[in-house]
Amino acid sequence: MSETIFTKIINREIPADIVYEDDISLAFRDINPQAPVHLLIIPKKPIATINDIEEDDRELFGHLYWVAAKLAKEMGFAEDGYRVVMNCGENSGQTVFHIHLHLLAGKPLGWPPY
Ligand code: DGP
Repeated sequence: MSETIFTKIINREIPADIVYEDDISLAFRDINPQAPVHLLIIPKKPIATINDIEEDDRELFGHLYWVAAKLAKEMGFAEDGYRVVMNCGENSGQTVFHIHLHLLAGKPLGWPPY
């Protein structure tokens, strides 16, 4: 798959406000936040969309949700609640084709997301 802006963030070729990193994932603040706290949690492995997840990636995706919950708890959002969402493809509004969880928190969030 071709390189995206998120590979450049992983490689520190462009700046980002990184809040968490481990061997297989990275979390940083969204450049265009849609809530008081809006984080993106990505695998370091470049995978374009949910459709491209392979059998060997199953553990990786559990890990991304574990990071989301860890950060939400550490930032104090566990009790009030928050949203974790992943867009897939054109109709969802996906713009960066390196898979990412959005973690949105800090205010009541509307649903459904028309
Ligand atoms: P999506 O629409 O699900 O593909 O979300 C992509 C998100 O990525 C969008 O909310 C804006 C964010 N984004 C795009 N480019 C950059 C960037 O260079 N830095 C950061 N921090 N976020 C970015």
